[in-house]
Amino acid sequence: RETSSKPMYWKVTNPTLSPSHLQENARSALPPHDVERFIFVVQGSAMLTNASGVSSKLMVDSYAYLPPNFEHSLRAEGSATLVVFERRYASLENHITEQIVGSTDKQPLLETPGEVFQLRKLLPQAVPFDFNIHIMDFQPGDFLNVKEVHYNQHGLLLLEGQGIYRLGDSWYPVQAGDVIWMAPFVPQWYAALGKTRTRYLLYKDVNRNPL
Ligand code: UGY
Ligand code: MN
Repeated sequence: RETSSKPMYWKVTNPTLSPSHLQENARSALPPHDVERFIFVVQGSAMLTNASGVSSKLMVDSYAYLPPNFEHSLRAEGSATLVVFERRYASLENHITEQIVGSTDKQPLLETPGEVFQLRKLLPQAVPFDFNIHIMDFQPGDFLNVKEVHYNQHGLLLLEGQGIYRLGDSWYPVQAGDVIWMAPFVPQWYAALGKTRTRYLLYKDVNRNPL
């Protein structure tokens, strides 16, 4: 089949509604002071090097977490498409986070009581981390059982598939390549449609009192 020869997450890098991305060899600057960084590779590869000169090559579907004020450099060899989340770290006394490099397929499936989607978390659930990144898979026809309302914000990138997202009283047909920001307390619900599974990547702030 034609689709089987396409690289993973092809629809993300060739979305229906936006022009081509500009892609070339590139090197990142450091995030601002006290800002932590998470990167996820959608296409191509990136070389991450820390201050001690240790390098990791990040391939498609792998990721890295860089603590605040952690010296590093990130270099794309040729073209690469990365998802990058940065936020000011909400520090806690006697807790620090450490660098993490991992890949989605190595993360265990987690329990999802009352739900049918498959869930992986890319960061530890430990208290030092003030956010997590979830990878959620839905088979066609599957949907969120709970119509969620919660204080946590989300940033979502649809990596595979298509479906319908409800946000408050609005309903959006969405497909791979689409991005959603969900404000705190926005009622949210998803149903997967079409013939292939949905996979989405979801930022969620956790482990801190929002007040
Ligand atoms: O964990 C979550 O909040 C997740 N289930 N939300 C979502 O998929 N919109
Ligand atoms: Mn949610």
